[in-house]
Amino acid sequence: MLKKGISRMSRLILLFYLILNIVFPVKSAENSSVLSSWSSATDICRWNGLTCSDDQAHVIALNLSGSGLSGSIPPELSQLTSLQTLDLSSNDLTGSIPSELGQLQHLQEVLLYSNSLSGGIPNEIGFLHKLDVLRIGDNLLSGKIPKSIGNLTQLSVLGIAYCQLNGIIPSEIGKLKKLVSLDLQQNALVGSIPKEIGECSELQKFAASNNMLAGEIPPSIGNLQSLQILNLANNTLSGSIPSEFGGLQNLKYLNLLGNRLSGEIPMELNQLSQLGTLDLSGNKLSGSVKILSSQLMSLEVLVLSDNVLSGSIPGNFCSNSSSLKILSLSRNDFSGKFPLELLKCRSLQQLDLSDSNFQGDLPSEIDQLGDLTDLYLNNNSFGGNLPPQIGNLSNLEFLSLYGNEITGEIPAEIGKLSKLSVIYLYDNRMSGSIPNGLTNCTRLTYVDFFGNHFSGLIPDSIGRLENLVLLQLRQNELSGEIPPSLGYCRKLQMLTLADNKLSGPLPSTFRFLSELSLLTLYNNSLEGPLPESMFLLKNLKIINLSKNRLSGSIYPLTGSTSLSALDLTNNNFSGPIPPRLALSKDLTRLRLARNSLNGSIPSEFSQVTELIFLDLSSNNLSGELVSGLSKCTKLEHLLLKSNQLSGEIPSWIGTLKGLGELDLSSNNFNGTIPKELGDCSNLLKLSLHTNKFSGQIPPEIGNLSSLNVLNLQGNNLSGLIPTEVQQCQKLFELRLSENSLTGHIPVELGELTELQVILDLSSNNLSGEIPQSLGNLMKLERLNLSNNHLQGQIPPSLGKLSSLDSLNISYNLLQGQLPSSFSLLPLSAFLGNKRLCGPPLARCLGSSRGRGKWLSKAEVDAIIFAIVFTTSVICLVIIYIMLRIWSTWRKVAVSNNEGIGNEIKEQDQEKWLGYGNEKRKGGYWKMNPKNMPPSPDKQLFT
Ligand SMILES: *[C@@H]1O[C@H](CO)[C@@H](O)[C@H](O)[C@H]1NC(C)=O
Ligand SMILES: *[C@@H]1O[C@H](CO)[C@@H](O)[C@H](O)[C@H]1NC(C)=O
Ligand SMILES: *[C@@H]1O[C@H](CO)[C@@H](O)[C@H](O)[C@H]1NC(C)=O
Ligand SMILES: *[C@@H]1O[C@H](CO)[C@@H](O)[C@H](O)[C@H]1NC(C)=O
Ligand SMILES: CC(=O)N[C@H]1CO[C@H](CO)[C@@H](O)[C@@H]1O
Repeated sequence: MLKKGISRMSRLILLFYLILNIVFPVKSAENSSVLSSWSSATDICRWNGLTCSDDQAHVIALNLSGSGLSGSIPPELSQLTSLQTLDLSSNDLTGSIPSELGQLQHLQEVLLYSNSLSGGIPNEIGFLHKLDVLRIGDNLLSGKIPKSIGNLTQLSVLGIAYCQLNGIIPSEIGKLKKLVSLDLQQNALVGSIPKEIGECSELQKFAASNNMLAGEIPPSIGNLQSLQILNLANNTLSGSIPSEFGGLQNLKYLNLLGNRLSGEIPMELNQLSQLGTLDLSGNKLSGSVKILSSQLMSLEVLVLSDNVLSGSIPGNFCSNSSSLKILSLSRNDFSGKFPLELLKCRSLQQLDLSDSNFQGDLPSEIDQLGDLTDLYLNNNSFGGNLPPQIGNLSNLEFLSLYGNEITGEIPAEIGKLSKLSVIYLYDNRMSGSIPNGLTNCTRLTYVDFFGNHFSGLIPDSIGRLENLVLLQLRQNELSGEIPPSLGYCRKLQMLTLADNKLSGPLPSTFRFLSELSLLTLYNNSLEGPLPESMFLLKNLKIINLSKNRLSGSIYPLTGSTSLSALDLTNNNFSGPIPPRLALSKDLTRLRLARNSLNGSIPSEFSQVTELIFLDLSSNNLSGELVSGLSKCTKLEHLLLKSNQLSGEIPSWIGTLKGLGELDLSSNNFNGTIPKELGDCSNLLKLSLHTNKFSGQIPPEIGNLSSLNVLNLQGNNLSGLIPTEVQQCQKLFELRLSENSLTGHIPVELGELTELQVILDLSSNNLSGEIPQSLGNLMKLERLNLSNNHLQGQIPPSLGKLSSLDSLNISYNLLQGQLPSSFSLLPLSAFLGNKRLCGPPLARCLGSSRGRGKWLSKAEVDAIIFAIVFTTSVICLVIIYIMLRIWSTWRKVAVSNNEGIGNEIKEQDQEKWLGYGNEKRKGGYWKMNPKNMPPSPDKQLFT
């Protein structure tokens, strides 16, 4: 007997050396303390984690939970045939659960949870007939739950949550008559919940949330008299909530959120006298609120949000003794006035009626809910004033009223809310001034009053709100100066005072706002230079000061090197662009347009490789385009118009593949247009007008197949119009006027059938005939071919351009009859073509020239003789009438052009009027909404 015991022990020692040294490599010396006792010098029964039987002959328990073990579970464990408890939980074990475990028939507890075990649950687990507790969750286990689980008839705890199990819940689960706890949460289980679950009559806790279970909830669950916790949230269960649930006398927690349950809430739920938490949110439940907190005396949390509930709240919803603390009815179809019944729920701490259709005034009796900490009434149609009684809610921390139609002033009583932390009043119609008392609420962290009509001054004492993180007063009518005390809100991260009537300078106390990351003050009347100390604000990321009257250097805004957007458009800033800006590697938007900045574009911009939007238009910038910008390969908008930039367009421009808008117009650029521009295949708008570009238009322009706008007007371009332009099929505006282009108008232009805004080839040296193909431009509204050397007849097809409302072909060498549809156009459109005729010009003579067959000289003579004598008088009369008509046309033409007297001047002016028209039509981008660039203000500053 003894001998046998010893040899058994030496086998065990061997086994454990195997386990210790090979299979469970111990991770750290620190952790090795657990196994430090595992040596042959020590009696094995004293090894840490091992428990032997009373006779020391068998190991009956192995507990190495939380011992930092890694490696996999050795199948040799199966030799510990007397093992009753195996606890290897909370280690870093990998590999699979060895099927040999099935040989340990005495096992009662298997705890392998919180490891990284993978693979499936071995079928052999079903041999463990004595198993009481099986907890193997929080691993990477996959595959199905084996049917053999049904053999574990002694099982009371089954935990396989937080794994990757798929497949169904086997109906054999119903054989586990002793099951008390079943936890299957967070797997990928499918199929329906087997009705056999109703046979696990001891079950107290059943959680199967966050799976993909579908079908109806089996009514048999209603048999589970012991059930205390039922969590089926976040599945795709459908059908209605079984009324049998009313039988769950011990149920404390019922969570069915995030399913597809429909129908009405069963009245029977009101029998659940133990119920503390009921969450039915995120389903398709309809009908009225059937739950009565007055009957569910234990109910503290009731969440019915995100359903299609409607109707009114039952009159007996609450009673004095109800214990409801949290009630959410948000996102349903409730309507009507604020449900006064709720005011009886005296223990309410959180009330959420947001996102419904409630309307009417907020009840002044709201202060009956004296325990309220959170009140969410946002996104309804509540109107009227904010009742002063709100000041009696002395526990209020979170007040969310945004998105309503609340009017009137903020009551001064708000200042009594000493615990208030968040106040959202945005998107209402409130007015009056912001009460000074608000600054008594010193715990305020988030204050958002955006989009009201608040006027008057920002309270001088605003600096008392030293916990403030967000202050948004955007889009109100606030005036006066920004109070210097604002700088004492030292925790402020977001400050947006944009769209108000604020004036005066930025206070120098801003230097204390060291946490500030977003500062938007656009659209005010702020003026003066920026305080130099703003340079101390190192955390600024987004700055928008556009549309003010700020002046001086922009250097104080460059203290931060984490800027992502800087917009100073439309101010009076002067001086150079600080090269320091380039230290902000994440800068994506830099808009400094319409200021008086001078100097050159700093070469340091080569480092700002994230730049997407660069707008430096309308300043006094000079110098050449630095090679640095070549690295800004993410640029989508490069707008440099109306400066004094010079030199050539560098060929690296072709590397800016994302470029959608390039505007270099009204500068002193010279040289040729680089053919590499053709590589910017995403260009939508290319504007190079009013520069000194020379040479030919590169045929590579034809590669810009997305181009909507091409404007090369007002340069010294020469040579032919490249026929490749026809490939720019999306062009709706093409201006090549005021250059020295020669040759014919390419027939191919007629293929640009999207041309709409204008085709302007005026003031060049173009010759030849007007191609008939231009008659295909059916959308064209304006066509200007004036001041060229075009000759021949006007193709009749041009007369069919029904969209055309402005035409100018004056000062060419055109001849012949005008298409009759031109007769209503102003005379000025045709002037300077000596041989054109027909209305509105003079009637054509001999318009039948060349038609018909030749007559003999005698016949001709005879006819002429006859005509001269018989119709000369009539002809004179007709000519007289024609002259009268012509003078009438002239009057019409002049009045059509808004009284611009001199016709030549009028033609000059037309070009410029053209720009005006465009503006009235809403610019380039509206015509092609798909290509509309995102509104930066919306994207970044709302
Ligand atoms: C389950 O038990 C049945 C009989 O009780 C037995 O035949 C079967 O082999 C067992 N299966 C497993 C996997 O344990
Ligand atoms: C349901 O899913 C949502 C979103 O995944 C998650 O935030 C929530 O905690 C889940 N609820 C429960 C009770 O598991
Ligand atoms: C604000 O606090 C001051 C004293 O700290 C008090 O006199 C005043 O009444 C308070 N205002 C409001 C509106 O509660
Ligand atoms: C472009 O203008 C610069 C002066 O700004 C001049 O030096 C250069 O020669 C010009 N280049 C061409 C091609 O005209
Ligand atoms: C028993 C012991 O010391 N366990 C530690 C092993 O190491 C992990 C971290 O690696 C700790 O979390 C355990 O507490």
